[in-house]
Amino acid sequence: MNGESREGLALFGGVLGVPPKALKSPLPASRERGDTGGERTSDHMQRQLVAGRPDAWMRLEFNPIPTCPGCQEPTATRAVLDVLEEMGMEGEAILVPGVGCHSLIPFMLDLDHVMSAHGRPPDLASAIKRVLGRGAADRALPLVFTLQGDGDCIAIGAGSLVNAAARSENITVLMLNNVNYGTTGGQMSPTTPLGHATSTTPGGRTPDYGYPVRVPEMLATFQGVAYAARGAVNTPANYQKTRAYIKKAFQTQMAGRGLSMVEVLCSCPPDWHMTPLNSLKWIEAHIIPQFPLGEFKGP
Ligand SMILES: Cc1ncc(C[n+]2csc(CCOP(=O)(O)OP(=O)(O)O)c2C)c(N)n1
Ligand code: SF4
Ligand SMILES: [Mg+2]
Repeated sequence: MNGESREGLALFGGVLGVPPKALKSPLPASRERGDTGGERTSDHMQRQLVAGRPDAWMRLEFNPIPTCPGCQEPTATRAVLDVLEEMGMEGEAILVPGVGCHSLIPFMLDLDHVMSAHGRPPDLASAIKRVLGRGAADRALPLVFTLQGDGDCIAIGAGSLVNAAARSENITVLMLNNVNYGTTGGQMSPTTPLGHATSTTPGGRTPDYGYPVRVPEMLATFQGVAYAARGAVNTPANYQKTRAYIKKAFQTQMAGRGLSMVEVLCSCPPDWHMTPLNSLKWIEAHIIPQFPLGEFKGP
């Protein structure tokens, strides 16, 4: 991670890991000052640098992030890029996105990627790894990982995921869990927590709609799965832990130990009908209690 790439955006208010450096931020000067107006100004004034802009995140100045304000799918993606940069793996990685809001993000990245059909990234990633895999430790390179939504991964893609896990494919599955189908209007997904309102459960999910699926916990029961964890990016501390989980997942793949998986809880403010800041508080107060963070299987 070079010094140039660490220059960049302040992500969170409050706590901090890395002290601010000389910034050459792509944000307009008014936004860097936190001059955003309204209720959010005080929070922005407290911002400090937690992570810079990885080299693989390109053309931010020319291509604004194609997601809603407050969406954390780009934040989670940044954690992935941070890890790739730290490991020096950008040139050895192949990203396989599914279908969802995150599908546009790979076009902004300086990474090889192959788009998958909805829910099928584990199938495509398995094929890519088997065809291109080379080197020691059970075809360690290239590093092949999926980037999927919760709907993509465990609704339409449940069969693909479960069978890749059963086959112990040497790939990494990354699931961005915003607990709904963000792209299509915020419908309930298999991971919607009890009590969470969606466009198809406007009064909040109740057991009448079934119970949420906890994916890393489920995968941890598979013999073919070597690593399973859940992180969040709603606070700087959680962001750093999530980075560590993603790094362990990639290291697991490079050691040829079988399927590795990390779920990352992400906010979806418009579909949750919340402000971005309230979305982060909601994750802490209502989602993490039902989706505990941590490692469920691993070294
Ligand atoms: C075969 C097929 N079925 C349905 C759709 C419509 N569709 C597009 S994205 C999506 C849900 C995506 O939800 P999720 O994976 O959670 O991603 P998010 O948008 O929340 O990031 C659906 C149902 C589709 N594109 N293709
Ligand atoms: S709908 Fe939700 S997941 Fe999609 S871009 Fe907007 S905030 Fe992100
Ligand atoms: Mg989703």
